[in-house]
Amino acid sequence: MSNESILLTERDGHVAIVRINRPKVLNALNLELMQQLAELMEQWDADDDVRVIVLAGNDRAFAAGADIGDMAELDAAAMSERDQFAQWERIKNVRTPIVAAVSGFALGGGCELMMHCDVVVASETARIGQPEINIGVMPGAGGTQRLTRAIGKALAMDIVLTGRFLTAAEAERHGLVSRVVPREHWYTESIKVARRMASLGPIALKNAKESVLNAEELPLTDGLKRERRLFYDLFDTEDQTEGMTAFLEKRRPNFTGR
Ligand code: CO8
Repeated sequence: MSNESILLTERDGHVAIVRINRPKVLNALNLELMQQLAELMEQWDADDDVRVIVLAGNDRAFAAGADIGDMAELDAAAMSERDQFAQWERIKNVRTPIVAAVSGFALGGGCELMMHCDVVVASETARIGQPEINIGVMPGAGGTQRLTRAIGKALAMDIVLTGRFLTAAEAERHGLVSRVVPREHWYTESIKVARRMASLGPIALKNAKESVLNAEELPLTDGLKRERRLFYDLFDTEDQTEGMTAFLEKRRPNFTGR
């Protein structure tokens, strides 16, 4: 891809990496970008060679929200007609685990996109929030729901109703990000986490992701039933035999995704 692309892609073994590339507007998410991102993620999700996806921004911003210039003139009917949330739904349906590599701003749609990812590696510089209230609206891509499930009502209300940003340390303390790393290492540490995951069984990774996400949607009894099904299913895979045999033989497993 050329440097003009709004998404930069790279492969690192079984890890597929996409970097948002609209630095002049702090990686604001416009419709075209979200369409391309959904398309790319679906392609990778269907590619057995891709075991983990990394979604990153740059030092200054993961993404500072939906592109305000893209929406400023629209009324409710035009917003609804545009159906931009269809792209977000496509990303939500990706079964391959996604690592978010977050440095700088993850705001509004940027925070919502981060919450569509599974493991969030954040630089100590990360500033995370839902500041839509400052521009006369509210979160619309899952912010009020996923944030509340992640950090609880009191803090979610504070973030959504005042528009204040959380520091990386606060976000980690409240369970919104998985790990905080030194500012100079946010990208390399994210890739390391992804490589580690990509060395594991890809079917087990997908089933485990699905099961954890079920905890956000299902009552406990139903979530436990689904967990048991996903767990049993893994005993029909070669990777289960390989993983357990390798353990018993005291060698490293070689997972093939079958
Ligand atoms: N959209 C468009 N342009 C943006 C955005 C954005 N979200 N954020 C920053 N920019 C642009 C600025 O306009 C500026 O452009 P220019 O250089 O041409 O003036 C450039 O990026 C740099 O920004 P600043 O000069 O403002 O940089 P600062 O360091 O002073 O401030 C901030 C950084 C605090 C991040 C500030 O830019 C800011 O407040 N940005 C807006 C954050 C925001 O309100 N985000 C929420 C947007 S609404 C939203 O996400 C709704 C989601 C709904 C679902 C998604 C549907 C697609």
